[in-house]
Amino acid sequence: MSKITEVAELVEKGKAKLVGAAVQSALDEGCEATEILNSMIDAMAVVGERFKNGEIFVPEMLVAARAMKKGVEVLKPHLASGATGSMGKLIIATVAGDLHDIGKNLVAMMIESAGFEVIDLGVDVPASKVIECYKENPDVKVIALSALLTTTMPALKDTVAALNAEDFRSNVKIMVGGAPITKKFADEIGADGYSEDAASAAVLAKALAA
Ligand code: B1M
Repeated sequence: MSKITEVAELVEKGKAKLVGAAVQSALDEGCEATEILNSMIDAMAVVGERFKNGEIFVPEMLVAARAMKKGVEVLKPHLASGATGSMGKLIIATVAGDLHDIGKNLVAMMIESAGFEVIDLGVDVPASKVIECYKENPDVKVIALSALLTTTMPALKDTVAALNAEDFRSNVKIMVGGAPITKKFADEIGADGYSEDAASAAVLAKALAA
């Protein structure tokens, strides 16, 4: 079995204690960090599919998520360039009612490595907390919001609407993303930008902050 396949299988099975070493050994064999990351993202898609089909349940999704996080910890220095703060500040959060954070964390990591100082508010973040954070950090250039559930798309819409109603709105850009989000939805709710994945999110953040 190739090292990459081994990493993906360990994530699928939720073997958090073994994933870090498997990722390291894939790197040692010369595998590209992005290739390893993509194998873990694909593994999470398999987990999601199994959940949808009723073959596994929430606890299995949770252990797979923990395993992926362990793998990303080992990959992080190989993915991020390490530039710090030169692009300015960016707030990132997963919206209210949504506990998914792996995608948000990857987006935060890529944006950080693009030179931003990232303020990560975590998951299940109400609009009021995003607004409060911006008021405490009025030099923030971009607010990045993630939603992973079709049921939290309304919370994304409400958060953007709440930000759009603020006096400071013209001073900050809003970008959104997450599996169920589309460019069309982003436009409809009045966000300034949408991106599909973590790498394009970093490119978008730079463009919005320019
Ligand atoms: Co959840 N879950 N989950 N889950 N979960 C999904 C999302 C689901 C698609 C699974 C399925 O049914 N196939 C489904 C949603 C269906 C829908 O909305 N119609 C689902 C469900 C139903 C649920 C619960 C409701 C289950 C339940 O309780 N019955 C529940 C909801 C809890 C809540 O949030 N209130 C729930 C819970 C959980 C766990 C807590 C167990 C766990 C999350 C743990 C964690 O994140 N710490 C979990 C997991 C692991 C998943 C799957 C399997 C994997 C998610 C993931 O991490 N993917 C997921 C299935 C799937 O995604 N196929 C699923 C890997 C990650 C790298 O991708 O997050 O898409 P992703 O991020 C990408 C892009 O979307 C994008 O870039 C990232 C990197 O390329 N992106 C952005 C993300 N944010 C962005 C922001 C941007 C730009 C791009 O700009 C700001």
